[in-house]
Amino acid sequence: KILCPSMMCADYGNLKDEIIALDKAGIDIFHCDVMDGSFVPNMTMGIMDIKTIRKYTDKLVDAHLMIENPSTKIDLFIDAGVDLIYIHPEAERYVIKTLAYIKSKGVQAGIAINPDTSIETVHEMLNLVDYVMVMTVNPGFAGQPFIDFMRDKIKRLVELKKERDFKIIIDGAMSPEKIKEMSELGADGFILGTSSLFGKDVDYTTAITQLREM
Ligand code: S6P
Ligand code: MG
Repeated sequence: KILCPSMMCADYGNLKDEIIALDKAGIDIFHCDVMDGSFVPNMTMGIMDIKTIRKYTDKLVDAHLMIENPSTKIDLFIDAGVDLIYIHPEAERYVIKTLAYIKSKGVQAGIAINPDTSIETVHEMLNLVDYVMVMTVNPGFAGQPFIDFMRDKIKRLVELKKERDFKIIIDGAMSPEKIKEMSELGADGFILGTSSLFGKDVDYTTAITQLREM
């Protein structure tokens, strides 16, 4: 399982300690939600936050760009040191071109697809991506309920993955029960927010160990 803590859910007053504790707990990818208040009705992390995370870990760091026209901002995130960039095809006119650009810079490329977007729409893009992130909530906020009918989309992607080489990540309301279920469907990784990791009574190492053992 690829386990990715959603850093917008971390305790920002103790960001350095949070990064170090999550790194030690054995997470795989630090997940950074970047929002512009336009593509989604919220604003969260930015370049400086990502640079801070980069400074205190050698693990992979991603940027989930929930911004309009992400192609115009890609270089900022590459310069901040991210290893993986997710763009939303709904926010970009030339997705394939942008994915190719990201990869040409030696950074992994992913698409994140809204609940509204069908697999047919992104089919061509699957030839270029390292990761496909399926949003199981409408992007913008932590703590929302899982949209039930996303399961079919995940199953279709699992089928398509057989002929290609990408990983499926699920973002939104990933509780331990849902992680188990989605894992059995064939998903590779999960964004860990308030449903499984943050604001709980257990420490990160215990929580991550439990999620791995499921
Ligand atoms: C939401 C964002 C996510 C959330 C994560 C929160 O727009 O892309 O990464 O931070 O889904 O998880 P949870 O468990 O609170 O839904
Ligand atoms: Mg996200």
